Amino acid sequence: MKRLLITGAAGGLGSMCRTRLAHMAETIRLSDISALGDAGPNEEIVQCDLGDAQAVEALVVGCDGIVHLGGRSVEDRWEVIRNANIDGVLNLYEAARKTGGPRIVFASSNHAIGFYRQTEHIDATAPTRPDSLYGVSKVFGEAIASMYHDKFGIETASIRIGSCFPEPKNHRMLSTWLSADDFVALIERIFAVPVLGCPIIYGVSDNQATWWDNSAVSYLGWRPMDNSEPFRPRLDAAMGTPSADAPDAIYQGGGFATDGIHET
Ligand code: NAI
Ligand code: 15L
Repeated sequence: MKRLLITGAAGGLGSMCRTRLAHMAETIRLSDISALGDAGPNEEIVQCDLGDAQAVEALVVGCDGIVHLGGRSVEDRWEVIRNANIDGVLNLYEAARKTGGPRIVFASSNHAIGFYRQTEHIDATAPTRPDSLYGVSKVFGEAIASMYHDKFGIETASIRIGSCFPEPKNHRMLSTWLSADDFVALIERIFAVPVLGCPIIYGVSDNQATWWDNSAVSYLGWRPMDNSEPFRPRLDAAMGTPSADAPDAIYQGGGFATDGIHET
């Protein structure tokens, strides 16, 4: 690739990708609403709000690929979600349509299906069951990706990321954990395959107790290598196992499912 755009590059995953995806293009364009520091040797920095359509159109010009991580990453008031994750996603796809249709990785979330119970096993064909306005915004993003694929041929991989942190932070995350290595390997495969289409992928490592079936995307050749089990003893010692009636032990999306609406 000549130029890869990473949005949300000041965030947790964006900072990791800034380093770990540097090899993927001659130039990495990094964007966020927050400051990103100085540009490195093969970097370009564009600070903008995803809710600003004109700025996003300029942001996407000249990009062959996009890793879209930018946006509100947890539940919030609707106006915050709407600006970053609804208007922001539409602005990104409109910009992509007008500038040649780069391949896109969309950071969706397990909260698009967070109301499924942990006793249920689902694949990408399961109806969405968002657990929050945040989860609804991720369903919207997946729908936009589908429409821009059907109508304009723009290819997107929507990754329903579980919990991508250096370590699982609680017992639920033993099932949802995605290691940075597995995430990076997945993004590499998404840009390597000749034909991507518009798949929904569960972004989860090779954990012992998993709820999600990725067999529909075996054509990507992605084999997650990491497993959360080594973290279990430390979590047991630090917090004990959650009681059976705790949201974190019932719902795939954990506490997002019982959190209320964040009113203005
Ligand atoms: P984060 O909150 O650390 O990073 C998100 C970045 O987006 C921030 O740097 C923020 O400044 C930027 N941003 C927010 N609103 C913006 C706007 N209006 N315009 C431009 N930039 C804006 O989140 P994290 O953990 O790095 O997640 C990245 C993406 O992956 C998010 O879209 C999140 O929803 C998704 N995701 C992450 C998971 C995880 O376990 N880390 C799990 C599931 C989904
Ligand atoms: C997400 O979608 C969030 O962005 C992240 O901060 C975690 O809460 C993650 O889901 C999770 O469910 O663990």
